[in-house]
Amino acid sequence: MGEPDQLRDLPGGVMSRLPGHPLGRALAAALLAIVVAGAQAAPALAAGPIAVDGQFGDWEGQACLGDSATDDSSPATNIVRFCWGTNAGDPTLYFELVRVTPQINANPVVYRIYVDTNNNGRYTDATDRQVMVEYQPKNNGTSTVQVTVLDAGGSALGSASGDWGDSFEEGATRCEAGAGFAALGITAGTPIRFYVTASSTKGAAVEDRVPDNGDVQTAPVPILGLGWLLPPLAALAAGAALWSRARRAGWR
Ligand SMILES: [Ca+2]
Ligand SMILES: [Ca+2]
Ligand SMILES: [Ca+2]
Repeated sequence: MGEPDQLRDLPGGVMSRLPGHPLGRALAAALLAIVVAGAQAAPALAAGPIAVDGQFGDWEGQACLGDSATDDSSPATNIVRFCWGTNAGDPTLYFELVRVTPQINANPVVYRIYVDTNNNGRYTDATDRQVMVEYQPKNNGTSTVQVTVLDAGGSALGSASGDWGDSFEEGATRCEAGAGFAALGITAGTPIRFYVTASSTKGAAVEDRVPDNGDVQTAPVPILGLGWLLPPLAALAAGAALWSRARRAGWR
């Protein structure tokens, strides 16, 4: 360990104003520096919350899978990006789906997000779910997105709809949806798997799938807004314990 008094002070001379032994001051200052660094890093981590509102800036920085723009001959059902995410303190799993611009004005698409809620690699258990997203862009500046959570038997557990996609004028490629943890039968932090398919209508054949094989495995955790504070707080606790031991050992 270097000579504590040779350590650089923090802005404002915080360290030199701390009471006690130089070693204790050095420890406290180092821990304070970690907290300050955490506070400075926080804005970069804090992307705005995801809102199901037909605006898509909230998807920047979220987890996504890209997909080929040429693996489906029909642009209306050709998925090119699939994103998912959660918000702090909000038990909802959100999705964004992006497809190739359709050739025909207002071509609809039906996405089915299959959710393996007990993470066993099988999508046919009674507890497994499906989130059906029916996206219909319109040529009047709006769209209709109908989101339905279905149980394993195909019965609807809940449904909602709104102007949550691009209109035809906006390109008719993006839509977003949310499904509550309760309807999905999942809890925060529990691993699940999912994949998505695209069809031209509810009963039509699957035209595209993301990922092409297998599925996405994740544990949807609504991240605490102050979660970045946990590592510095843990360091602070460890530092305090060290300091206390140092004092007991007669360093002061
Ligand atoms: Ca949005
Ligand atoms: Ca594709
Ligand atoms: Ca399952």
